[in-house]
Amino acid sequence: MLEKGSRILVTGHRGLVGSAVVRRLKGSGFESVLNADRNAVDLRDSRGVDQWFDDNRPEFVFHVAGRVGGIWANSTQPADFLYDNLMMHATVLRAAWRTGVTKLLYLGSSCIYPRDCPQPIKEESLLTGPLEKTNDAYAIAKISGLMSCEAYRRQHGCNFISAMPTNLYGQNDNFHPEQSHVLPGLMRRFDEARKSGAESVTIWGSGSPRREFLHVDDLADACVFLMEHYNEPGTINVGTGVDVTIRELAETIRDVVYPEVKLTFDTSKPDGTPRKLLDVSRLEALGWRYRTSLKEGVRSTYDWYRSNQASLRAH
Ligand code: GFB
Repeated sequence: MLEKGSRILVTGHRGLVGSAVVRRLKGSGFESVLNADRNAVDLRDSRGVDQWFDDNRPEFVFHVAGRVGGIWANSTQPADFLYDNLMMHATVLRAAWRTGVTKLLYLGSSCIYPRDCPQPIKEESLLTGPLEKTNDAYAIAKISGLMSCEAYRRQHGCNFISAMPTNLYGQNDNFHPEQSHVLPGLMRRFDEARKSGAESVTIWGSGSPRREFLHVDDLADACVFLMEHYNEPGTINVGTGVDVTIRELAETIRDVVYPEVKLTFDTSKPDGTPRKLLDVSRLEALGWRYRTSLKEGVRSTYDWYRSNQASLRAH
C-alpha cells in the first residue's frame, strides 16, 4: 500500500501533469516524493534510467512524463512524438520491473481510441478501428505503453496499471502559440487581444468539433486514487463525461478574458477528431468523480496565467 513514507517517483515533475501529481502528494503529507530531473537523467536513455533506479530505488512510480502537444505539434512532428514517448516508457517500465517496483501507473491519452468509435468511448473500443491521422504516431506510442503495462503483468506479475485521461488543462501548462493544446493556446491569444485591443480573435478550424476537458488537479487526484485502489490489467478512462464544442470553449474563455471581442474561424486549420467523449462509468463505479467545472477551471487557470506570465515568457 502507498504510505506517507513510501519512496515515490513522479516522472516529468515540471510538466502540467507531473507538477500537479507532486502538488497532490506533498499536499497529502507524502514525504519521499522523488523526481528524475532532466539534467540528471534523460528518460530516453536506458543506461541512465537503469542507473537512476539502482541509485534511488523507488517503490511506487507515477510515469506521467511524455512529449505532449496540440494538434499542430502532433501533426508536424510525428517522428519525435513516437520516438520520445516510446523510449520513455520502454526504459522506465523495464527499470521498474528490474528493480522490483511495487506498483506503477502509466498515463496515456484519449486519442488512443479509434477516430469514429461510438460515443461516449468505452475502454473496450481500443484497437477496434482506424486512428485520427493528426495524432496516429503519438497514439501508437501510447497504445504500446498501455500494452507494455499488461505485458509486464502477464510475464512477470508486475502491478503496472494504465489510465487514459481526456484533454487536460491547468497551471504549468504549455501556452506556446502553435505547440500548445486548444485551451492554453486560446487563453494566450485572447489575453494578447485584450492587451492590444484587437477586435477579433481567430479560432483554428470550424469550431464544431467536441472536446471534454479535465482540470489537471482533478487528474492528479484520480492518479493517487488509482494508485491506491486499482489493480486490474485493463486500462481505465479518466474524464468528466461532459463535452463542449470548440466554439463553446472559445466563448467560455472569451467571457473570462475579453468579453467584448469577436470570434473568427480559420477553416484552413485542421479540426481533427470530430468528438472524443470518454465513458467514465468504470472509474465512477470505483467511487471517483471530477470536481472542477470548466468555467471554474478556466477562471483559475487564467488567474494563474496572469500572475505567471513573466516566468512563462522567459521559459
Ligand atoms: O487541443 P487540440 O490541439 O488537440 O485541438 P486535439 C482541439 C481542437 O481545437 C481542434 C481546435 O479541433 C483544433 O483545431 N483549435 C482551435 C485549436 N483553436 C486552436 C488553437 O489555438 N490551438 C489548438 N491547439 N487547437 C490532441 C492530440 O488532439 O489531443 C494529442 O493531437 C493529445 O495527441 C491531445 O491526445 C490530448 O484534441 O485535437
